[in-house]
Amino acid sequence: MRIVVLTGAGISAESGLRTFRDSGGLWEGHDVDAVATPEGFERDPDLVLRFYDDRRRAAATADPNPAHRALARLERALGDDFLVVTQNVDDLHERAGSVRLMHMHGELNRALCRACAARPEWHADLLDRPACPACGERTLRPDVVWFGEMPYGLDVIGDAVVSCDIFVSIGTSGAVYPAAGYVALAAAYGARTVELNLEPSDADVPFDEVWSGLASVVVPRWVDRFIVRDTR
Ligand code: BV8
Repeated sequence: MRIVVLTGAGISAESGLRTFRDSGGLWEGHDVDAVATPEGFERDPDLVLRFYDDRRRAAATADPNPAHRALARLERALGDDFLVVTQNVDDLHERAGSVRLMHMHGELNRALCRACAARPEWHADLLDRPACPACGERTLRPDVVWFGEMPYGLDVIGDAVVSCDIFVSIGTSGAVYPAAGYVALAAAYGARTVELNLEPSDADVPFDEVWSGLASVVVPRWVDRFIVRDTR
């Protein structure tokens, strides 16, 4: 039984990290184009570096919640037949114990050197232009995928999506592509599709199974029922 789980900002909401589109969301006070595009970075690098420094600090003080921990439990039950693909750039999945994890939109705790393309793990601020550990140039940016940039791991993710038996979408509004297209791709290859979300998202194709509620409640419930019923 192969399962692929796609997570979005909603799974980290109860850990205190704001989502993008809910009221008071992340982009509030910040135009997406200003902080999450290469053009915005070229226009005002300090604004963008400060925006991500603030989010890196916020993520460092947040804790994984029962939804993150339930997915780590499911990975322990299924092993190689399980993969989490996250749109999130926080490290709450890792800190909950997830290992089989793809950050398709990059990570706050990694930097990208514009001079040598090194991607060092990074936990400090970038605003004061620290030197790249690999080449020494002061050309580090957040290693996150901005709009118009190529997401990471699309080949691995695509292979997993077309060969899974169950595709689970958790805490995402399904607004951003190519992530938002995975549920239709999974369904086209015969997977059962499940949505665990605060409220039903406007996905291109309807999910086979929808559980509405807080991720910290519905994700452990779905995982526990699945582990009991489907790994006998
Ligand atoms: C690409 C990292 C080419 C940075 C992010 C024109 C020009 C260029 C591209 C495009 C274009 N038009 C369209 C595109 C494609 C574009 C796109 O999709 N645009 C949208 C706006 C239409 N995509 C791209 O540019 C992507 N790259 O296309 O490259 C390409 C691709 C493939 C092949 C060839 C070429 C790159 C997009 C990546 C952008 N970077 N993040 C950062 O984090 O700062 S996107 C960012 O926003 C997230 O990563 C995530 O993907 C998205 C936010 O969505 P969600 O996670 O779903 O969060 P949201 O707030 O929307 O929803 C939260 C949900 O949780 C809600 O449903 C809510 O009800 C629920 N919820 C809330 N609380 C809870 C809860 N659920 C449960 N419990 C709770 N407590």
